[in-house]
Amino acid sequence: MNSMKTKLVKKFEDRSARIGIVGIGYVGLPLAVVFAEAGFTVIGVDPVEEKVAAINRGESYILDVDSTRVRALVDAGKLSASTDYSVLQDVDAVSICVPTPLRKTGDPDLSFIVSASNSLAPYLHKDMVVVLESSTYPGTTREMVLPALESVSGLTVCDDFFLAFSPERVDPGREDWTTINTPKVIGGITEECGQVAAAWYDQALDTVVPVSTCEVAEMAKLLENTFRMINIGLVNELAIMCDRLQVDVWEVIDAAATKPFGFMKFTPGPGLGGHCIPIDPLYLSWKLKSLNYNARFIELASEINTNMPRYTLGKIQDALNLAKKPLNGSRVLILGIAYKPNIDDLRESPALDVIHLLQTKSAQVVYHDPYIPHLDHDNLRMESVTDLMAEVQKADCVAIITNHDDYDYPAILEAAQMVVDTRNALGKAGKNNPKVVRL
Ligand code: SAJ
Repeated sequence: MNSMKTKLVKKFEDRSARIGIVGIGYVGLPLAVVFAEAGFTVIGVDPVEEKVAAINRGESYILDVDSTRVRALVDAGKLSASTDYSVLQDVDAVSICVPTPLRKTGDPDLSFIVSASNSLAPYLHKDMVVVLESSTYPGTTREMVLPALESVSGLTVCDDFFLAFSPERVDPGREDWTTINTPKVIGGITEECGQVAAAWYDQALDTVVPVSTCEVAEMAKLLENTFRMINIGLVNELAIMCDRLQVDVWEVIDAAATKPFGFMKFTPGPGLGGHCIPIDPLYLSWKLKSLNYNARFIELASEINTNMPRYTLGKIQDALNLAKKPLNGSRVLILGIAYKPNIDDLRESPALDVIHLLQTKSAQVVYHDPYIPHLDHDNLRMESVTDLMAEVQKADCVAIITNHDDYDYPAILEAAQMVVDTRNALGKAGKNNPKVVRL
């Protein structure tokens, strides 16, 4: 083991290493807290002043991290935050946890990674390890981050510093699998880079999974989420097929799910939301296009998933048709607009597409979501209705788009004139019910 590596690993083991986390959001803040609770001194760097100020006041703005944990660490001098990248000149290890969204064109937006790398580069010094955690296409760490760091610092990877990739696996709101106990894949620019990064993360996380290169680690993450996106696309298409066959897709899936091996249950819905599943696979297909390969599974699944809001509009039209009402002028109540149940996250939520589509057909659209009282997103500005049951009665059609646990579905079914159930939230009560149209 070269002396730099030995020195760094020792600083990780005796906790004298100082840690920097760039991007203190839903990935970075839990990671910062976990490293600080493992005994390291951690500083978070983020351009958003309010986040930095909150951390330094001992307050958390992330659902998964309780403020009491942040306050204890700040009081103990183990955690602080700054908007100034120069604080990184005094740290030994940096983890970059910045967003990787899509541009309006549908292409990857690596601007946050580029900005973080260029801002870190002037403060990169010998005996430092850098880990990129942001989900991205294979090659980003080696082709984008590495040159950005080396060109400005004049340092050479592996001789002067170490660089690796470790995909984030944070599922906001989940309590069973957390930052500490979710296995963490790590791969370096070189094997030695990977070993140093693994030695760091090993001090705080239950399970570190070293892989041979950063490309393997980048690709593993994309496989995880592409697998999910394609299987959701499969069951969405199955819903369309079952509709044509007049077979109950929900019963079919439940029956298939009794198979104790070789099957994994996914359920159809009004579309694919979130900041991971609809987006990560498109990073992969974009990269493959640059290598003259067409990732057909991803493109087809994306096409099917993207079409589900329009398919849902058709179901709402069917329901109103049963009541001999045109869509134009009918009052439609959307229940649940978050991208998945029991959270307040709107990113890529299919509910927004359904609302837009209804508005283009001149329907009178209102929504209710206990987690999202105000909607000001994606050119939509609306307030959640307050008197839910009164609105259910008033609506010509109630569309269950996100099946929050909070809802009293039997009462809603009782009070509604017509219901479109895109999540099988009504269960058997919705089957063969003249008031209900199911996906
Ligand atoms: N969805 C379906 N049918 C399904 C599952 C999901 O329509 O069977 C829809 C959801 O309604 C939502 C979208 O897909 O709109 C994404 O749902 P998700 O359950 O995949 O939740 P996410 O986006 O929060 O995914 C995260 C991911 N975690 C990370 O990337 C670290 C994903 O890899 C996890 O598998 C997922 O959480 C999880 O299992 O909760």
